[in-house]
Amino acid sequence: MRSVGLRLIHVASIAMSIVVPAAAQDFSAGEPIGARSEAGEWRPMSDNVKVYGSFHFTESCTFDPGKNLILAMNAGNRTAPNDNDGYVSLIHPDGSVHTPKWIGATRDGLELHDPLGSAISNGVLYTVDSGHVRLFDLETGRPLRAVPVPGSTLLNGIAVADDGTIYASNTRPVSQMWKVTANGETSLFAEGTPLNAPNGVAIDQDGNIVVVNVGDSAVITYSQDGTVARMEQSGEGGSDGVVVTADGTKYVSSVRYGSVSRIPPGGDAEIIASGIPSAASMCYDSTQNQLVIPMNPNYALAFVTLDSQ
Ligand SMILES: [Ca+2]
Ligand SMILES: [Ca+2]
Repeated sequence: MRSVGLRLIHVASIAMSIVVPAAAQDFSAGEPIGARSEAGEWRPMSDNVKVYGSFHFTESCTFDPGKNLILAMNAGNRTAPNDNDGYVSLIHPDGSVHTPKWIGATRDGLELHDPLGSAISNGVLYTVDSGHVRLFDLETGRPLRAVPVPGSTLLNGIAVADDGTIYASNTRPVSQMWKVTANGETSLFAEGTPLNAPNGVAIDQDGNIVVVNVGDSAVITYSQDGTVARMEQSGEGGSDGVVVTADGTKYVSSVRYGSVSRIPPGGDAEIIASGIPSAASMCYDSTQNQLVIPMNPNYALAFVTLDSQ
């Protein structure tokens, strides 16, 4: 009897170690901004303080309407391979800091090197990083899984359809769009012209995939079957971010020329903001009705209110 009991305990401990990887057990998300007092107690920052910043090469952002916070993706060092120093900061809609390092407070149970594009869908945060699509729990920040995209050379923009299908751009030659299904099957969605160093990706109100090129000013709308449904032009080339709002209006940011174009459904592009250096992969804050634009090496976010436009 005694030996049977010991064996059962042994089996149970093996099963646990298989189900829950040790690394995932160690993950912990960062706390909202605060500091430890002389008495050794953690004190949240008092209400009469605002802090701005907490960026290190922010390429993209997404907006979480549930928390009313902007998630800023920080690449950190961008030259050392496998540096594992990427992090996600949480920013209030007025630009002040909520949590300097939310994902990335420690490196325990976390792999995140140089996150570029990001998207949220159905309670999951998605980002592209070093040849992978990485998924995180939107509520807790906990890593869920990573899907490698073999054959990609620089994954950059990402968008996620309601059914969990992921579309990611590959900017460096060959110009490609990759598709990853919700169960992790990876395939080539589109390749070559009219893609020209594709960058930002969005899903429009009809479920089409909208892609902008950093190589020119094309705004390409693909049907889900991979055929080109529409071609439009931004006000300037060198595009990085693309947002499609509920009424079908498209906004495109030019990382090369520092502008934001608005393209109304069926209309021509109009530049609504300019002089924004390195206007990268912007997101739409649907609650405050504003565009939020990460500015890459400027370590900053730009905010464009749409109410007055
Ligand atoms: Ca890095
Ligand atoms: Ca980008």
